[in-house]
Amino acid sequence: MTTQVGMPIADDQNSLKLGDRGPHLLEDQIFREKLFHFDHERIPERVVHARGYGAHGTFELTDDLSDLTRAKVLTEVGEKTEVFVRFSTVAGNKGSADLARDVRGFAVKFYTKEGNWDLVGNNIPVFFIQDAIKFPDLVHAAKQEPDRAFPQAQTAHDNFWDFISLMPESMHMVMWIMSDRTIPRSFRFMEGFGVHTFRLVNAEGKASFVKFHWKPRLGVQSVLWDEAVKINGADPDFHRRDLWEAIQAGDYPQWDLGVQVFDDDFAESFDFDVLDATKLIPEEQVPVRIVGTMTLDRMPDNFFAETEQVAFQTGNIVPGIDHSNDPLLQGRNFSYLDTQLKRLGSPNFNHIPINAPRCPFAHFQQDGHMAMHNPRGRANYEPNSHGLGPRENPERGFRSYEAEEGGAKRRVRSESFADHYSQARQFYLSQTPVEQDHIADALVFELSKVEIVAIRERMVSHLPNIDAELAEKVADGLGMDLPDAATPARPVVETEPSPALSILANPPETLKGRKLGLLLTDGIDGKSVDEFRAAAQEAGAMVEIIAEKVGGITTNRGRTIAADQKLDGAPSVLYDAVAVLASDEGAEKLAGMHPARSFLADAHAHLKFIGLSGPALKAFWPKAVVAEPDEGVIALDEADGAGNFMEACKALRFWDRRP
Ligand code: HDE
Repeated sequence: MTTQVGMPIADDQNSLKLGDRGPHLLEDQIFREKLFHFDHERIPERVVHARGYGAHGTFELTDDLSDLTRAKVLTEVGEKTEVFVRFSTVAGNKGSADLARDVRGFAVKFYTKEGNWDLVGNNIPVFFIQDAIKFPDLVHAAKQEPDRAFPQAQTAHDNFWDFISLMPESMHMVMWIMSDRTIPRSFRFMEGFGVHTFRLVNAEGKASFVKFHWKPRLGVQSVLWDEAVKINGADPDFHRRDLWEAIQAGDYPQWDLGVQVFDDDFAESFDFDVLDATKLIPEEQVPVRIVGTMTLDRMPDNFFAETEQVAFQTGNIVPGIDHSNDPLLQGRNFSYLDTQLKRLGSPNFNHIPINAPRCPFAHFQQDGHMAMHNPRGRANYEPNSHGLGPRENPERGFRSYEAEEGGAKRRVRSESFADHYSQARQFYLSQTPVEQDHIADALVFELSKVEIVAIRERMVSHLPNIDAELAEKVADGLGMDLPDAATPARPVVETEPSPALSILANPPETLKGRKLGLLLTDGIDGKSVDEFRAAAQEAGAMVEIIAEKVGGITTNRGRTIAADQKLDGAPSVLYDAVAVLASDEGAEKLAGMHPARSFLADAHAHLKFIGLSGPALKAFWPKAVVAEPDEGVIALDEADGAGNFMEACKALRFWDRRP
């Protein structure tokens, strides 16, 4: 152990004092350096997306897009580009819980041969507002209220719904945030979206419009609201832990990158403005073309150095990719550069290894706090006649797409942005009945936390423009009369539902990536545990053993099976499905234990598939669950019981059990 400047340290346990019990000496540079550094460990957290978790990986291109772009990252098939991804919640502070109802950030930094390309997206394809000038208002309204400094990491409060109800443009996003998209099962089960329309520009200078999509190989999955609330208590790091465990286990999560490409003619013919970030282009109208795959296979060595200091910027694009005039994107291009200076404290934040490009770079920017690499040699300007240093290259270098622009200088919102309800309605009608109920339930939950009745009423007045039945359900859930509908700026356009927008209409067909909780008692047959584990492994699921004591259980033949979790530290909300293997005596014992009863009762209430041994079904179930066992309850001691259980679990939830 040494000091910062390398002096060896002999004693790191005691500070330097005058006499055994005397005062400290100022000359103790070892103590002063250690405390000084500690006092300065914190940097400002991100003003939004403060809580995040990152991982390294690669992006491999499978489809050559050179007809559309000159970007090497999108034209060199088979090339593996290093990436760093940071997932985040938006509203909560750094120490908030993972399962807040919130949008998730999905930011990807591609370290390409032509510089860093940052695709700073979300897990929802649209946004609340149309013009970046409203962003500070949106974020102020969503975060804790300024006088009382609560609630943390949630939108269920007056200020948020006050602002939202005054912003009809946010109604499409409201449908998304009240849907299960904002309570994802984990980062691995989320889609990602670039949100804005961007430009691709090919070698001839021809431009197309593009929207970027990330499709998770494991499918999209969410938890139920009651689970989210309980998971936040049982494991506030639920999403972090999931990503960590998957990567440590070599079960590397993958997403396919897709593009929706369209030309100016399509943009003209589309019912909505493609520059309006509150609108999406249904996949049924412009299919998503898969062009490559991202694999996350390495956790950072250090959270602060990498995940905390990574600086994403929408301005980081590469030749062949360009911005559009989306007024939200244009505003972001200012904000992300500016915020990094505040957060990281120096214009040299790109010298930090996680932000530095992996390709060669050369420029004459110099000095500033913490400068790590200044220009070498005599010349620090160009042109120079020393023949030193880099020069620009019109052939290789970035060129903006030469769009023709003109018009009067005005603060306006384009008329083409005026339709606020049609796509909100389309989203709602594209959901299955279960998902529609969840949207209504979420609105009722959130608005029930709003104290000022006029805000509730104003919010509900938007809903008839989206769907009459939804409006009625929410008004009824709030115990109020349905108010008159707000007057839309533009009549609502009836559009075809888009099945691609539903999670439940597009279920995964595998148990891969899922986690099963197996509750065991003493006195069981060890073989049944082995069979369960083997069946789970074959199905691609992970098993965690839960027991009364973490030391494990003893089988009827005296074998010890160690537990991963103690029962009251492992409620069933942490698992996709659960099973109980209990002996006669064990089942009686479980029936008398509150954590065991709620383990089963919650699994039942959360519509999970439940596997039970005979004694568990006979002596434990009736004490834990009010209802009779249904088809979602599988007997494990029948022939191939474990196999049947895994097969059933592929459906993830037994929706027929809904009251
Ligand atoms: Fe951000 N956003 N944002 N945002 N955003 C930030 O930059 C901003 C928006 C998104 O993991 C900040 O480095 C404005 C849309 C992600 O480090 C800040 C507007 C989308 C992350 C900022 C938006 C996003 C951020 C705060 C309205 C989806 C986390 C810290 C015009 C396409 C990146 C930081 C990470 C972070 C500004 C809207 C995604 C202040 C002004 C739309 C994933 O610069």
